[in-house]
Amino acid sequence: MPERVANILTEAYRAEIYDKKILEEMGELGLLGATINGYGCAGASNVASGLITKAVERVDSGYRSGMSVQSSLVMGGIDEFGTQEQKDKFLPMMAKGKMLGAFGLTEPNHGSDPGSMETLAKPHPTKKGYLSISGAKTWITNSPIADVLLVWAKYQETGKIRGFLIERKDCPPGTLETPPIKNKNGLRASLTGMIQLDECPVPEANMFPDVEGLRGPFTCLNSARFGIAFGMTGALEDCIARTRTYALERKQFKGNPLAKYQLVQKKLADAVTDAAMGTLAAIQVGRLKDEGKAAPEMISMIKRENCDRALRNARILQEVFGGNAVSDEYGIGRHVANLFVTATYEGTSDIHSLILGRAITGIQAFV
Ligand code: TGC
Ligand code: FAD
Repeated sequence: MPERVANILTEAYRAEIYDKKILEEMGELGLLGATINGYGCAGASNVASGLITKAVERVDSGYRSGMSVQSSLVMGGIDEFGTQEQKDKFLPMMAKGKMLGAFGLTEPNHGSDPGSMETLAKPHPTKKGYLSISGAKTWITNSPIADVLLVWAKYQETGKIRGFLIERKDCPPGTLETPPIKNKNGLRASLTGMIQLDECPVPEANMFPDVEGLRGPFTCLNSARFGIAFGMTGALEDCIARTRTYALERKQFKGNPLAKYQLVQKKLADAVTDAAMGTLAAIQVGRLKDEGKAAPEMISMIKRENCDRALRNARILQEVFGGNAVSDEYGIGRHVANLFVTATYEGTSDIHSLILGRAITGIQAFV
């Protein structure tokens, strides 16, 4: 799989193309919903699943992104909170990558603060047993190609946030639009879009039965944030490998390779150290997650730290390429642009600082 996507990457990134067959091929390899037991999923450990994200992210964060949404955010949500009927209906097809998912939490006016969301589910005025959902979600990975959209909305009856599985094929014309967001300057090999719902009829049976409030989406995010933390080390390792190769080949001053200079070696030493420490931290949290002992704050800690360090090191390693860093042939600029996104989605680094600050002091600093 890494070789397969590496071969199509340059053109995909330039043209902002995401071939949905990639998810089908990932499904054939058993990479989707890897930690789920049954339904054709691998039933792998969290550590093994983290190593998968690392290998995929080494190629490009966009491919890990598509995989994370399918696996952790949508399949993970259905496995954790879905009815038996929902699990039987969606998980086997999603495990094969034949049915694609998207996760709609962020709204145009509510990103870091999803608790203030405006998307509303109310009784359908004419269709018995149906709800009518209206609202907009933005910056949604895979929304333009998703068959099933896990949308979080306020349930009018209680005012609480609930999860709804919206099947594109069942939405009457004009009630669901998923326009792509084009011309991104990062994560260009991943597809991103909006979800626009206009009195969309959704069967009551498609609502997650029990989970209420932000615990629903945040439980899914615990696994996805863990995957990002692990994945970061793969992206950083690719930056290191590319920089090392370049520094050994490129000669300046008396025919010396750049790798001979101490300033260049220091940059590599810092990056290799952070990649190793980040990997070890992710493995440890993965082991604790396997034992059911990982607290969400541990995941915030490694998501924030691994993303920030990967971005910082990638930016510094980029300097070693001089002017060539500006050419996409060298790949380092692509990682830097991607790594800004990874430090931003699933909770910005600053938001994770506040989650940690709240745990340390007991004082809520968000508002
Ligand atoms: P807060 O009071 O903290 O919590 C509300 C309820 O949620 C529960 N909870 C959690 N449950 C499980 N796991 C966690 N990590 C949880 N964190 C909180 C909490 O116990 C409480 O439950 P209950 O039953 O008492 O109601 O809520 P808040 O509104 O104060 O939250 C503040 C804050 C900033 C921490 C939160 O809003 C936050 O994390 N914001 C960041 C938003 C975010 O991460 N968005 C992600 C969108 S999805 C995405 O980016 C996908 S990109 C995918 C890709 O392409 O790879
Ligand atoms: P804002 O919340 O407006 O934050 C802007 C800045 O203000 C940030 O620096 C933030 O840290 C800071 N800030 C905000 N509040 C505070 C505070 N209280 N104190 C201090 N600083 C604060 N979302 C989904 O639901 N599903 C997806 O599949 C998905 N995929 C994405 C794919 C891409 C390519 C991108 C770019 C985003 C994606 N997102 C997705 C959205 C992502 O989760 C949000 O962008 C992110 O949560 C931040 O929200 P925001 O962009 O609205 O920024």
